Amino acid sequence: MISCQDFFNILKENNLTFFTGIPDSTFKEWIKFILENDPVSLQNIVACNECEAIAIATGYYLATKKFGIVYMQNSGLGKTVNPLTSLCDREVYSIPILMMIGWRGEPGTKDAPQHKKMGKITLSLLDTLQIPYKILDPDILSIQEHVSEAINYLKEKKGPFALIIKPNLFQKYSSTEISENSYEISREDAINFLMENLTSEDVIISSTGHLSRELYEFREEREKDHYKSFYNIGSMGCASSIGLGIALQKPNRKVVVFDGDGAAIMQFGTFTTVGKYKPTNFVQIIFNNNAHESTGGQPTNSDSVDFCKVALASNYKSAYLVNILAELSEIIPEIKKGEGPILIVINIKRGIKANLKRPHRNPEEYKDDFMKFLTDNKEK
Ligand SMILES: Cc1ncc(C[n+]2csc(CCOP(=O)(O)OP(=O)(O)O)c2C)c(N)n1
Repeated sequence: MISCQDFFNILKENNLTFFTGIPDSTFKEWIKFILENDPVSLQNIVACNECEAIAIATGYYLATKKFGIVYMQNSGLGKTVNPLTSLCDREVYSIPILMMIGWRGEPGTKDAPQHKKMGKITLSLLDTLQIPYKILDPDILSIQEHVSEAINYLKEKKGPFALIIKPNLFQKYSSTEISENSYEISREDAINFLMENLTSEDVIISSTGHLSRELYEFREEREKDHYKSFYNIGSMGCASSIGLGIALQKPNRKVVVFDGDGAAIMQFGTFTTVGKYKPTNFVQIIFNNNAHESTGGQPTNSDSVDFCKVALASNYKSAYLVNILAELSEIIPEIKKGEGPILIVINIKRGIKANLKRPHRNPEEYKDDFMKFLTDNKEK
């Protein structure tokens, strides 16, 4: 393992002090370092998605002639294909950017199903994009060499270059812990309350990360009625669009989306699609902890957005902000009435249950059961 400070020293010697991206648990220690040292010895911009991060680093280069670093999990690499090929590519504007890509699902390692395909194709995708890369080993001398090779490439060829980060490259960085928020409700309590008050006919589409795992655990410990959930374990930000697609085809079925604040921000445009097509049976609940908790609790930008105003301005029927469970209980009749689209933002404190379970069957089996429930159940 290497220390975050040693890694930063190498970057700094090469004038690399600008960072933007979306966090990954693969390098959560490194992100702690960045957050703690921003804005004193470096600058970090929390992006809404990886595509945007590439564009921000492009703007940084245009304005300063300096190279920005874009960090991401390899799941975000797919999102960057468009700006990499149509903005940064050497056949277009030739924009030098250093990418740090967390390698989930590396062949031969154990990882969750949503990481398998991207894990397999990460290096070949970079080859296809004609982006040179180096896999970083925990050896400071070799990292020094790789970074100088990258810098030479950025200077001479003026295109993107990638550093591939495997889990456990970075030593623990003991920072002052990432700041808590001041909210009262735990996600577990909010989920328990909602589940006890939604009707048994409602389906739930849950977002990537801990949220799906907590919902899974709720069902697993009680009725094992997983067939009423679609656990959107990958494809971060897409839960509300999946819900919209279902809600429009099944107008008599209440579709409830359990969303994260980071996920909702990642695909912010979906508010406009939901508002345009206005399914009355659509309820979106954002569990807002102002953080990407699933990858280590790094901040999202949700502290500076009013989701309720966004939803109302996008043509949702109603929107509610909840800070205590009593407020949530007042909204339940509204959810039941079914005059959507409705947005509910529940401000939740950080923290997760210990040893949270993960869906253990093949995702396709859950999907088949879910589709069967949607089709068979009382013509809904
Ligand atoms: C495109 C993409 N980028 C990054 C990730 C890694 N990732 C998984 S969960 C997560 C955080 C989700 O944050 P939020 O929606 O706020 O939910 P929370 O983790 O706080 O429950 C991230 C960044 C991913 N799965 N997909």
